[in-house]
Amino acid sequence: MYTQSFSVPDAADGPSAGLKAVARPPNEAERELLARFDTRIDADGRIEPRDWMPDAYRKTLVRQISQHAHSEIVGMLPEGNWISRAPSLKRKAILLAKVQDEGGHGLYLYSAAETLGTSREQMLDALHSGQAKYSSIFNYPTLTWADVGVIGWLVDGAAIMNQIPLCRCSYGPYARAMVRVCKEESFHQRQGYESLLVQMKGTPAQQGMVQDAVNRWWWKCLAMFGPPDADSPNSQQGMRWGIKRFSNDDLRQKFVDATVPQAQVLGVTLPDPDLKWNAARGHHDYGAIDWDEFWQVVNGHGPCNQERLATRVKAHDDGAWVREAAATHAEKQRQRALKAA
Ligand code: FAQ
Repeated sequence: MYTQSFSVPDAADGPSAGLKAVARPPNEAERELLARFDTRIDADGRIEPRDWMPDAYRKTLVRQISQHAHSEIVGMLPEGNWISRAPSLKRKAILLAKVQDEGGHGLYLYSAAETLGTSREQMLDALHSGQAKYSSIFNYPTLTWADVGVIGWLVDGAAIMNQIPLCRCSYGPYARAMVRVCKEESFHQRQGYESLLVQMKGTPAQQGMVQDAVNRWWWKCLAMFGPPDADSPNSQQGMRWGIKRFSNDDLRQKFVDATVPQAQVLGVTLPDPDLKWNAARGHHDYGAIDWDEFWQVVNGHGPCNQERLATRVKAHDDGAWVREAAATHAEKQRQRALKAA
């Protein structure tokens, strides 16, 4: 049933090294483990770190969780640029708390991935060497203060739409991490929307700044949900395993339907002449997303990819002394506890 489950390559130094890897047929014990795993997935049960799981399930989770964790960490940068330029002490305190929350989300997620046997160092190495993905959305610049509000409203709004179903993900540690993440994202979305409501009551120049930010971010947020279902190689298996609960297109549609009335209350126009209610479908129709641009950005050629990665690598290098100090302190505590025992 899980066709990817046993198609893992043979060991590089094994007897078949250099030969084309051929999936080994499962033996009796493995068939039984797989049947038990399938039964639990079918019953909407949770898989926990010590449970047996197919290699492909583990790999899929590590791929998605690491991509998600890196997104949270790199996602601190576009808004972080505005902490020193926030227009009031209140807005600065809110923004500091939000950016710090995103860092916390990254840490829960790295921890969830660690329960699958992938260390934080491995994941960070993959990020810093440009091998690992993170969300396309964080490769665009934040040009004005209105961008910070729009990121809260639309980017966090899209993130919540995608992440609420992940609270029911079949892998326990990921699902539990997402419960807390979603509570915080919900605050993030509201603070962004509230900030924009205030700006829209301001001068025509401030209103224009909000509209300009919406124009620049809207299509990028729709692309955030990932490629169309027909071009999404991971969706079907991810949904079969209860990792994803909805397809990329279904979540995108939910986001459009939820956002249109919010835009009306705010008094901004979503920049899509094809956006209109379709009574027959019971959903809004929307225009074509530029998927060429999306893949350009995902493949490292967006406006800020290089800058984002360079900033992350520098932050990691500059923080080496903190990690060393923390490790030395932990070792001292351990020795002291051993002596006391
Ligand atoms: N950007 O087959 P699918 C946030 C990749 S957190 C870059 O459809 P899948 C909070 C995808 O990885 C935002 N790459 O893949 C915040 C795959 O490549 P791979 C992040 C993308 O996994 C707010 C390939 O395309 N949220 O915003 C993107 O079934 C404000 C084919 O795609 C999550 O990560 C993209 N947008 O579905 C922080 C949520 N879309 O890995 C700061 C968890 C797709 O095979 C400030 N992740 N790709 O090399 C997911 O739900 C899924 O991984 C999807 C993609 C839906 C993102």
